[in-house]
Amino acid sequence: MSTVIEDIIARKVFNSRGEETIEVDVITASGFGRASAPAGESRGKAEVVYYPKGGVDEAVKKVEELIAPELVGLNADFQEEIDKTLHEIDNTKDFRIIGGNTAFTISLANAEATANSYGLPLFQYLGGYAAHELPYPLGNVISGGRHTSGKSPDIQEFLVLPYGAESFLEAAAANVKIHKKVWEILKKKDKLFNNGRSDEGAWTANITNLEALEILADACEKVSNEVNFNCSPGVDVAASTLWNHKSKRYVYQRDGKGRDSGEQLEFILQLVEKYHLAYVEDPFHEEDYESFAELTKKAKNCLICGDDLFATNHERLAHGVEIHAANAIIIKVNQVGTLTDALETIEAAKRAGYVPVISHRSGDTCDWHIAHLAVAFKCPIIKTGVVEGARIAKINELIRVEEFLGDRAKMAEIQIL
Ligand code: 2PG
Ligand code: MG
Repeated sequence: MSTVIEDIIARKVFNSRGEETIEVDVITASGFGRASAPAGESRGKAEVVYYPKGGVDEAVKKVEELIAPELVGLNADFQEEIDKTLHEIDNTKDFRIIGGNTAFTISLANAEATANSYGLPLFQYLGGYAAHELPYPLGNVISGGRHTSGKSPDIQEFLVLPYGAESFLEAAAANVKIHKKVWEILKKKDKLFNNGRSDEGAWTANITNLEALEILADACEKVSNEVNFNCSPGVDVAASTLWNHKSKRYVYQRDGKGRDSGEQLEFILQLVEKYHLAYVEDPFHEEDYESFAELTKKAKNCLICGDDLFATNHERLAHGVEIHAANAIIIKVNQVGTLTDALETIEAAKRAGYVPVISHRSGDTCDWHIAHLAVAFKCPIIKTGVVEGARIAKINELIRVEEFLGDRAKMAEIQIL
């Protein structure tokens, strides 16, 4: 058995939005790994740069001419060294030379090639014997904001967290039921509703923000009673996309309303209380740590999660932790580039008592690696949609992982809820 890297092959493929993306194969003497990169639509300013100037074609060229010659011959088992080498080759803070998505695919394909060389599933190679907890799937049911157009709500995502399910399969099944229930309600409510769905497979309809929450809360209650465990509503406000720097207001176009920071805080608090939200992501724009901290202090039994706020970056997280800005953090490996960078942030989050929520992107591929990362790194929540191919790829992989673990499989615990 050998984990020495023999070859690295890069190619251009497409993501679920039909955008060009990069896919990389890492071939070791005894194994093989393949990863492709996702892309965000509502991106945080602190995210790394996805591709060098020249896009995916240039990234592929860089792998062939610059990166593969450096990595071939190294031992894939030394993940940290591989990731460090990627940083050294790039030599900028935001991966603008080789591209963050290039680093992402090499880093993940390298980890998988190592696991494969050892004959282990990825989650076991990365997490060892202790990795046996399944995450709860946080599913997107209704879309709005930048993930849609027209007369949809301003809030980007209306989500469900089936906290209380005894198995991953039960949890995923509950999310599907809620997705279907929401469809039934929308059909009755809006005669023009034509089954429109967003990139993430969530429904898009001509409804207001509050109507969306009413419909979601109604569906959650009905399904909770049916399945006998709690399915709680949540939202990703993606507030950076609503924030107007000039007027210093959050612009809710659908509602014809502007809210300053104080009004936004009141509004979100009301939503948490009225709809018993278990999860609120990015309720304020990405530089407003203070309002995040206010909300975290006031909202009870609710995960307040930073996505654009932290951008999976451990320095931004450290600042948040200092002022108690949140109690959860979105982990998107391609916001920082490598597995080692993401792991550093996950570990820092856990030390601070923050819940790490591993997440897909709105433009994604059928790459299932984040499913394994959730189990390996003990992230108790995975945010990955309810339906649609790229989302189902991750959900179905977790169903397989649960089956593989058999009696040892156990659902994760979420301290704050
Ligand atoms: C988000 C994500 C995923 P995007 O804001 O959390 O749902 O969206 O990938 O477009 O950044
Ligand atoms: Mg988000």
